[in-house]
Amino acid sequence: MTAKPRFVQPDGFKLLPGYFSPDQQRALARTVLAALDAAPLYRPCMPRTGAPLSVQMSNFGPLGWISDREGYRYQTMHPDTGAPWPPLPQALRDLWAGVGDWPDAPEACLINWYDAGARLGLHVDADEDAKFAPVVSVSLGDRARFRLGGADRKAATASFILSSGDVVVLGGPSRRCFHGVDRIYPGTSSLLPERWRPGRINLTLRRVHRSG
Ligand code: MD3
Ligand code: FE
Repeated sequence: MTAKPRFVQPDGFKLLPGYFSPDQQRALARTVLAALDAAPLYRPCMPRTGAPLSVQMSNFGPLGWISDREGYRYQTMHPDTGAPWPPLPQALRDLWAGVGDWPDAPEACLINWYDAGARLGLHVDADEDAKFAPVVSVSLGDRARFRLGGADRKAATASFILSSGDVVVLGGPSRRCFHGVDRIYPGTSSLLPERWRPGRINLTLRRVHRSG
């Protein structure tokens, strides 16, 4: 018999509850939703199988992360419109400067949209050449159950509730840990305008290139 492995919080993982005030959240949500007019949410699909993801996506910044039948990659333009992604909002540049602890500027901000039934399976983020740079995340709207594991898919996991305005910093070894979103809790936030409820927005700031 072996003992049930217990979750050990990885070094470099920081949850900053309520980092953004309600006013700051509203301003950021307005900025994000306005940018979606120019860079609409699209539904990514899995490489090879083409199975659709339940999370819809868009991006800010010179580079955007996309997934389609060809694979996962960063690219400069929106897959449907062919237009460059909207610029990174200043509030997100400031966030990276404040908590990122990294010398280079962020190059990508993935926008994840969760409707009531959306989820994100356990995965690692490994498409960045800057594999030691942190990822910085912001949650807006309905709460979610976020799951964090270890570097090995089989390692024990723990779940955390992410609420609107929370920031998560994934630095150091935590950057290479498996993670996912089990579910959202519809109706737990009144931040977003009616037509975006129920729902959750997650923004992840990333450095893609190693330097320069
Ligand atoms: C832990 N997003 O976009 S954010 C993703 O809530 C992603 O939409 C989730 O996983 C979401 O790739 C979680 C927090 C997060 C982001 C990146 C991580 C946690 C992470 C990278 C490594 C470990
Ligand atoms: Fe991820």
